[in-house]
Amino acid sequence: MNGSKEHDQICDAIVIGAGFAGMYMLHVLREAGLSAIAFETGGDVGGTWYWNRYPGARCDTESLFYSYQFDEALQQDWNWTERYPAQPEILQYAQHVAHRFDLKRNINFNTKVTDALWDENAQLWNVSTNKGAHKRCRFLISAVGCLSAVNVPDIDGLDDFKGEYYQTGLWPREGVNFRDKTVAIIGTGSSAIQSIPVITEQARHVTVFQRTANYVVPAQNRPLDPTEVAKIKSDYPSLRAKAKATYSGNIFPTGGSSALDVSPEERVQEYENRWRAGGLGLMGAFQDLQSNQASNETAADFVRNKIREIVKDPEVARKLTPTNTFGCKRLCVATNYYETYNRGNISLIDLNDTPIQRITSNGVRTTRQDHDVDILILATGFDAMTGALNRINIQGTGGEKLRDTWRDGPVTYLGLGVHGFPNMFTITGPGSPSVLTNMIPTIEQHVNLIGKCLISMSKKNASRIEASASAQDDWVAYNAELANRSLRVTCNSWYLGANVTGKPRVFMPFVGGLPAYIEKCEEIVRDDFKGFLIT
Ligand code: N01
Repeated sequence: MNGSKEHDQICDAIVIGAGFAGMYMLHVLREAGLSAIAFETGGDVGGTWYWNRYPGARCDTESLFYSYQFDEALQQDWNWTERYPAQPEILQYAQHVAHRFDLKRNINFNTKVTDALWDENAQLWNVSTNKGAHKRCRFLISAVGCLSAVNVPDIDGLDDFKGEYYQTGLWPREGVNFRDKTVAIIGTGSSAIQSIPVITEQARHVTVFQRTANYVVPAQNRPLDPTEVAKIKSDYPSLRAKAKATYSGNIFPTGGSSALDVSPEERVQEYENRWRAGGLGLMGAFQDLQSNQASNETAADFVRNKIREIVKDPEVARKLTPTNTFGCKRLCVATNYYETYNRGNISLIDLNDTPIQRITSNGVRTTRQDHDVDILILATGFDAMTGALNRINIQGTGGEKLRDTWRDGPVTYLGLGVHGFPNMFTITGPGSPSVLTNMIPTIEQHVNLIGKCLISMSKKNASRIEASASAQDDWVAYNAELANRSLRVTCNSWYLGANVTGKPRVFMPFVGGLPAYIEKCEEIVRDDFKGFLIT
């Protein structure tokens, strides 16, 4: 490595993406004395929070924990205003971090990486962008995000629509005026469920097109109380350590071992307490909710009963009632979602009764009728975990394309490296806990590990690192074995790629939980990056 000097346009590392992963990676590389640049498609930092500006967009992890912990002064100085941070506040935080650590000088905005080709002779990556830039680097680090490649569904006639057309994952910066407008929203995942209540308050009429009913729990969002904030800040290190020791990296009250071990009254009381507390904590009410179908059914029934209690029209309540396994798809957290269906200006179309035939110039045509609208919104999610990388032409040894290596589903070692793609790291890649956890701490854990690895290579004068085929095979098989034991494989979720036509059905995130994953990473670091071939 050449330290911070640049020769012939060669830099030590190129980082793809300037969301929370890319920003912290740049910082760590610089601190290690390595030269690095980042390319970012968006016009500013923030990643997913730069693009997802739809009405109601908010994180469902608590703000005091959905934040960096690498710099104590930063976490003490920054003041969050609400229990769950809204998109504009998260974006302000990202901008604050970029400014505070002077990150923008090494980020090329509005620039998309199109190709990254490994040159085995030179032991370098050749990286090209849509702006015609060509750069060489020793290490290619993907910080592209798990949910960044927008999924446009295979619905006929999308180009025919003549009204205003938006996707939640690519929301316009200037916002959208819904006043007196009729709106169609396709999809009922987290993005739709957050935006529907806000849009319905503004629009004349909203028609929601639902393919699968989802479980939605109330956020119980509120302004943060300064006393509570001071208490958390005074105890940050131990609270962060406590979070790291939980399955998802979130501090929820520990649940009993089985929902079936307690009386029905106790069980419902436990669910009720967590419903009132709000947020994802309902998932942790009992430890066997994702492994025992009968236990799971008790939590599912609790939410189904809530829907029937809240939604006044029994037919609408029926349509909104999910039938799949509770928590199999990502649990949705929202404010006033079910309550919104009691308003007079919203209709719910169940696509199982009346599928969409096509989009017309005026709206959505189902098998029953035409729904003419002024505004059409796709809230149809993402080509998750692999989409953003597969859309780049990445070629490793022998010109092998990453998208071909991943033809039957992603294969990685620890979600960090791919055999055949030397000197390439994938922050929160498939095969790591990533989307099943609180993302910012998980990002930090990966970035710290990559930083340690590069420093160790530098000390040893090593220039090449590659995941071994056998370590990768073992890791992929282990993750598949764990996933197959979990109820999470029982529905058509984006975790399995089931939302994208033709995508192989493979459970992509590591399902064994954060503590097991961290222990494995610490073990390989102690063992000189066992499983990676370093030369
Ligand atoms: O996407 P989704 P999302 N015809 O894939 C439907 C994170 N996130 O953007 O379920 C009709 O969940 C699809 O139907 P089905 C979070 O991790 C976090 O909402 O496949 N419908 C589904 O209803 C989340 O899980 C936050 O049958 C079609 C919807 O579109 C992830 O991002 C906020 C269709 C897509 O739902 C993705 O959420 C927002 C078709 N052809 C997002 N194709 C928070 O922090 C798809 N659908 C709170």
